[in-house]
Amino acid sequence: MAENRTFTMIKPDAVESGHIGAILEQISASGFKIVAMKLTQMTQHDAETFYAVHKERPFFGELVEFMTRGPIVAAILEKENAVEDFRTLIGATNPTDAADGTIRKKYAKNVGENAVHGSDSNENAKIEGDFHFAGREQF
Ligand code: RTP
Ligand code: MG
Repeated sequence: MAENRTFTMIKPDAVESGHIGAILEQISASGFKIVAMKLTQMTQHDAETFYAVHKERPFFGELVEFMTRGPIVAAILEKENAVEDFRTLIGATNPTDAADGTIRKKYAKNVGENAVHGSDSNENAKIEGDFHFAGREQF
């Protein structure tokens, strides 16, 4: 993925709570352009693969169970400095620590059920975007 793109998921908790529209509105209002998007549900194998980097962590089983329990919105976003700016927009992993106005501060339930994902590097943005979208689905 180009250096001006990042990958996001609106996680099952935020989809269940009806926050898709509000979160996409905030993402668009913050200058990100949607260049790929779909409603989908990860299988256990998908989630274990996507989060393989966390497989030794104590929360791994809980994370896989959470991320597979219902649909997510997966999307690729484009903006200058996308990876860093998007992580600023979503806020800290734990909503208790997230800055006011951030997506996690507004919509996350706790450190696990934290409403949104944002890639942590340009390299991972490319890997994660390609995990969810075929080339012809990336505009
Ligand atoms: P993400 O990858 O989803 O954007 O979140 P992040 O970089 O802020 O956090 P990361 O360390 O990559 O953790 C991935 C996801 O695992 C869940 N988690 N649970 N129970 C816990 O202590 C715990 N810690 C992390 C969260 O859903 C987190 O977003
Ligand atoms: Mg992460």
